[in-house]
Amino acid sequence: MKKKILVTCALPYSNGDLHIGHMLEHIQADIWVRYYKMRKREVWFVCSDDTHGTAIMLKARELNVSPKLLILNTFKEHVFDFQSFNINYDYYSSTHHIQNFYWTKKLYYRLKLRNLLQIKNIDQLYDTDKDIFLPDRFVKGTCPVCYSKNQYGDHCESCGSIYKASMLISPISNISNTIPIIKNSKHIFLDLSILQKKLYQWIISGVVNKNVVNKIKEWFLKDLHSWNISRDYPYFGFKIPDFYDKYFYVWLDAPMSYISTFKCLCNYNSLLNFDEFWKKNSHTELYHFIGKDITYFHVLFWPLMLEVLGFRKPTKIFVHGHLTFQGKKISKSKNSFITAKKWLKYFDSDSLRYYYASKLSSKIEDIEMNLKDFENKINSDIVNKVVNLASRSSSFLSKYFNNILSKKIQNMHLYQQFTDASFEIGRLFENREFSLVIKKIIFLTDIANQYFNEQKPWKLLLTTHKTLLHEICTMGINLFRIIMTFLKPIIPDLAKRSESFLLIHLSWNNIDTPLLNHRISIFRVLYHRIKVSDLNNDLNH
Ligand code: NOT
Ligand code: ZN
Repeated sequence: MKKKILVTCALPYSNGDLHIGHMLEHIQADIWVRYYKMRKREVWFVCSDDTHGTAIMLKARELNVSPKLLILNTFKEHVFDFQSFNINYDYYSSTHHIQNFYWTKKLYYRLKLRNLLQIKNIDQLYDTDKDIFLPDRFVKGTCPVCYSKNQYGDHCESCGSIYKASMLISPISNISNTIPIIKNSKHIFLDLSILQKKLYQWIISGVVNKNVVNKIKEWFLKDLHSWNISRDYPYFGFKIPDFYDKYFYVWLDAPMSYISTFKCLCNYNSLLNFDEFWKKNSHTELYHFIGKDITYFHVLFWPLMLEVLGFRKPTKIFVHGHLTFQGKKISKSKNSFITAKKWLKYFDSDSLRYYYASKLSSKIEDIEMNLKDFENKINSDIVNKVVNLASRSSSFLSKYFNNILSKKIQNMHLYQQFTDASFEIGRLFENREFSLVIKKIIFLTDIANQYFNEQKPWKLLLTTHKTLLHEICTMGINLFRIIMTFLKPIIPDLAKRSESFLLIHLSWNNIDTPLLNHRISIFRVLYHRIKVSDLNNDLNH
C-alpha cells in the first residue's frame, strides 16, 4: 500500500493581489499533486492566507478599512485567482481562522510547559507619528559597523553584519519618514537551544536540497540565540493569553496553519483521520513547497514547533528559486508587476502552467520569465506540435470515416514506444523534473508528427488505400491521446477540451490499450495562437 500524502504551499500574505511570481510555486505544487492524483495516490493539498502582521495592518490603514475586512476581501480574491489558474486545493483557509488560534495557543502552552519561553526587556524603534513599533524591514539607517548608508534594521547589505535595529545610526522610519524613538518593552522569547540538541541531525539528514544544507550549517555556526515570538499593540494578530497587550508574531501562527487547515479539511471530510497524518511516527508523507527566502523559518522554527507539539516532521521541504523578470525578482520590479488577473486578460492559465513547467526542476535556481520565449514556446509546442497532431488526423476522419476510429492502428510498435515512455515520464514528475517531462513529451510529439509526414496520408488514394488511411489517422489520434494524458497534470484545460474532442476520460492507467472503433467528436480549434505584444504595451504604459 502506497503512503498517503499531504502537500502544502507557502501562505500568501493578505495585503495584496496574487501575481505570477506567487503562481510559480502554486503551479509547481499543483502539477505534482495532480500527477499523483492521476496515478491514484491519496494526496491532500492545503494552503491558506497569511493574514497577520504589521504589513497587513498598515495596508488596512492605507485603505481606510479594518484589517478584518481587508483579509476577508483579499481571501475572496485569492481563492478566485487560484481557481482561475486551476490550482486545486482540497481546502483553503486563513490564519485568522479560530481553528488556527486554537493550535497557536496549544503550541504556546506546550512551549511554556517545557520551559522554553523567557521574558526579556528589549529596546525597539518606535514610530511616534504612526504609533507603532517598527519591524526591521520598515526602518533604514547607517550600518553601525561599516557606516554604509541606507541599510535595513536587521542587517547590512554592504558588510553583511547582523545587528539590532536600535543600533542603527540615524534611523528613519520608512512608513512616515520621521525619526523613530527608542522604546523599551517586555517580550517573550523562545529558547532555540533545543534545535542544537535535538534537531540538527534531522535538519541536515536530507529533508532539503543539498545547496540548502550548507546554508543551514552556516546558520548553526553563527549561533542561534532565541526568537522573539511576541509583538506589541497595535498589531493585527492573535492575542497572547497571559498578557493583555501582546500578540503572537505572525511567523508563529502562520506555520500552525498547515496543521489547522488540515484539521478543517478533516472536519469537512469525515473519512480523514487527523492523527494519522500528524502523530509522531506517522506512516503518511508530508511535503512543503516553499520559496528559498523562507527556508530559515521552515527548517528551523517549523520542526521545532512540531517537536514541541509531539508531532511528526516533514518528509521533504521542496525549495524553489524566485521568478525574475528582466533579471529582477518579480515582486520588486514595479512596472513589470503582472498580477494573476492581468495575466488572464491576455492569456489563458494553461499557457503559464506550461511555460513554468518547461522551466522548473528540482533545483533552487531562479526562473526568468521571458515573454518572447514564452510566446515561441506556446505557439511552437502546443499549437504547432501537440494540437496540430490532432487536427491533421481528424480532418480525414471526419471527411471519410464519419469520425469513427479504425479497428486497428497502423503501427503497434510505435504505439508501444509511446506507452513505454510513461515510466520515465512518471519518474520525472515524481522528482519534480518538469522541464525534462516537457522535453520528453515534445520529443515524442515530434516523432508522432514525423510519422504522419512520412506516411503522407494526403497522397493515399481512397479507392485503393482507404483502410490504410483510416489506420494512419487513428494512429495519429491515439498518439495525441497519449501525449495529452502525459500533459494533463500540467495543462488541465486543454486536457479537458481534448477529452470532449476524443469523448473519453484521459487516464494514465489505460493508455496501454489503444482507442479503436470509437467515435470521436468533430474537431474544433483546441488552442489559439498567442501573442505577447498587447501585454507588452500594457506594461509599458
Ligand atoms: N506569508 C509568508 C510569505 O513569505 C509565508 C508563510 C508560510 C507559512 O509569503 N509558514 N510557515 N512556516
Ligand atoms: Zn555594514
